[in-house]
Amino acid sequence: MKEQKILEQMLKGDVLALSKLISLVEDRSADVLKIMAKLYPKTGRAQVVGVTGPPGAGKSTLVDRLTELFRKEGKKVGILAVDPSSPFSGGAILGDRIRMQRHNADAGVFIRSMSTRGSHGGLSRATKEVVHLLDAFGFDVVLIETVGVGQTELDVIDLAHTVVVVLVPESGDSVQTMKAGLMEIADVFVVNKADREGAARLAADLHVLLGLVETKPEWKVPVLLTEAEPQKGIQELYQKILEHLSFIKDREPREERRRQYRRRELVEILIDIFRERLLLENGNSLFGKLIREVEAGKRNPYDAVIKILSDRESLAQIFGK
Ligand SMILES: Nc1nc2c(ncn2[C@@H]2O[C@H](COP(=O)(O)OP(=O)(O)O)[C@@H](O)[C@H]2O)c(=O)[nH]1
Ligand SMILES: [Mg+2]
Repeated sequence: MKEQKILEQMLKGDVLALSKLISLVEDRSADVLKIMAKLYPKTGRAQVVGVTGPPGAGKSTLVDRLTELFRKEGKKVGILAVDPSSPFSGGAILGDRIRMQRHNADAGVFIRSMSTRGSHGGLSRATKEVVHLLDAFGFDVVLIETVGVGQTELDVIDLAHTVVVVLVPESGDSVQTMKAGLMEIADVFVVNKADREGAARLAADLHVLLGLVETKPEWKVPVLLTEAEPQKGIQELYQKILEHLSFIKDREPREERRRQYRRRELVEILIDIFRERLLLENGNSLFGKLIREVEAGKRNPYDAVIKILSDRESLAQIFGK
């Protein structure tokens, strides 16, 4: 089996093999299930840090700085930039590439960008699988950069041990932030571009909101001011991330959270697989016929669902392949 060979090479540290596997995952290849099933036991070692926030907030610049600090401690870093804003992602990703070029010569750093272009949703699933790949490959730290605007990005961040939400003075009032659900997911808030007007006020607003919401009773969510460009406050941010990562680790016996996460992951994989199968079904099965009837407007979708659910054979056709 070809995939088996790529898998073995990847586990031996072959970066080209890693890239090939990532492409298979991105293309939602039918082999993904088998590949992931083999790799899963090798995962769970990497520390996963999510960096999210509006476009232009300075996420890539911060990720670049943090990478440098992790590298100084000899940690291998895998970076995944998820950019769902399709029309502009080409440019943004190119910009990120150029900015991070200095890490390119460093074998301890791997950078990969993913965008939604060409994919039928499933970006969140694919992204998580790529994180698993990077983890299994042996990166000590995986940094995920996402644009914090939609549900996909929030889903992706589900996987991170530590979530850094980056805001800038011009990113609008913080009440909006709360609406976007960022308040709940942030373990660390960063007000970047602190050189700009309004940074201190935004930080103060966030403090107030955090006091009101208090989403994480055991962890006091810090609000840090940074200037990623002239490099101010980066060391403090790095320390806070390390602090939170070890805080999470100390809470390891929180078995309940992990159980829930594992269950969610299972459900998500199943739903994703079924969705793909359902959308692509084109055969001559009873199920395929029903789909075409619905497509043609000859049968309503509720009626079709009732028929499918009450018919063992068509269920087997969907679930049993
Ligand atoms: N003035 C100022 N500009 C910054 C700072 N951090 C990043 N930038 C600039 O903001 C722009 C967007 O940064 P980038 O990291 O690509 O943002 P991203 O879209 O969130 O990844 C770039 O031109 C950076 O050089 C900062 O602290 N102050
Ligand atoms: Mg970026």
